[in-house]
Amino acid sequence: MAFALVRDGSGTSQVTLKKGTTDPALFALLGDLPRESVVEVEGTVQRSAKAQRGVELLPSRVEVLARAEVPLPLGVVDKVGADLDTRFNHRVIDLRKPAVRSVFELRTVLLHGFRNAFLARGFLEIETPKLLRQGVEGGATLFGVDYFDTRAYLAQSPQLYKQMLLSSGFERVFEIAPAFRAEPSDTVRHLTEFTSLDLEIAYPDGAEGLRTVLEEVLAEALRTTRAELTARGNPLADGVPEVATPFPRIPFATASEWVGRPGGEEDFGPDDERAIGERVDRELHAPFYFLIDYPTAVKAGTFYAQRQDANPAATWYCDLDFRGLEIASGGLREHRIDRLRANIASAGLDADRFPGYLEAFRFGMPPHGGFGLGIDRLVQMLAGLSNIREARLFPRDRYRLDP
Ligand code: AMO
Repeated sequence: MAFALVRDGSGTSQVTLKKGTTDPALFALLGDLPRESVVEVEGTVQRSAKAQRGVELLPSRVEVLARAEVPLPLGVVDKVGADLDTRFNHRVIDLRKPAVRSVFELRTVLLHGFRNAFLARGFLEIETPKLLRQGVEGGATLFGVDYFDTRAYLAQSPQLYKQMLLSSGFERVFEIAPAFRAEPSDTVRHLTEFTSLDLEIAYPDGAEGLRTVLEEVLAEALRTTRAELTARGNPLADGVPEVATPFPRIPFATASEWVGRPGGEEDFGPDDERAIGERVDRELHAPFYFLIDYPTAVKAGTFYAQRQDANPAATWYCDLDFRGLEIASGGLREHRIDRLRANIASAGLDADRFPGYLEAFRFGMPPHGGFGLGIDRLVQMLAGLSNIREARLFPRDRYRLDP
């Protein structure tokens, strides 16, 4: 007796060869076939208490569709783990592992969940240019590209375009698209190419109304993701939390006290974020929470962030964190052109560099606000991955451009 395990998208099945019953040529063919080869098997299915799926296939014909080379650069079914670099160097093989594949089923279902939640709320899906003349999120992380006889940059975010479309009367827009940042630091939470989920709405009911839109969309996407993954038998379903809204709101000043910097006007680093996440978990039992009212000093470069009229030292900007990791940031935008120009100048930038953006404000721009959310970080956390790179099919970082 001999067994061949055959795998497809639906799982692994057992092919059973029996001496005296099975054609001896099939013993020879399968016995000699390298692992991971692609085969077509025809035969009789019968119940089997011992086989993984309760059935086994007794083969009458086997055709080899593609023979795999030996040795495999990476094991697919072996229990021994490979280091991340080896896995990414041979990612097509790594992705054959059911546990790795399940991450991308989660990702698929999650993105559909977001899209459905946006459509149900009257949003239009937009696709904005990724080749730009100017960057906005800080010059240090811009990738330049040769663009005929001039220079262009890869978009770090759809920021300016999502805002501009509100002046076109679109009122509620979202985008799920690549964003590029020349992040030199090699961390488990940064990529050079990531997927940004952006939303922007006109006439939000203040900063609070805006935050409500994000938390409701997120909560609904998580609810449908959990249900769909459960229905599909994906083991990652249990890691998708059931979240209650509203999420806690923690003022920046309070969180600064928590991390031992009362009155501080310094952004939180990864250790601070983790400490804040642990405290929220302990005291408020919430996986998601907003850090609100960021000081103007922290957001000085973010010229589009609206300063609070009653307290110009604070903005209407916030972060959304998930168990100690920042996954989104955003807030109310400055829609009044004079103040916007002043913010651009105090960020040390020249307003003339953004003529198309400013035009949107010159001819009637509604009050508005929005968020940018990192899909890869969210998937990393939901799937319990230690490194953000595992949330992408073919990750890109400072040192990786292949495969
Ligand atoms: P920000 O720069 O905070 O805001 O980015 C928003 C979210 O995008 C994710 N993110 C990244 N993920 C992986 N690798 C990176 N290098 C990386 N950089 C950012 C994070 C982050 O919270 N335009 C504003 C958003 C807005 O105001 O609407 C922006 O881009 O999850």
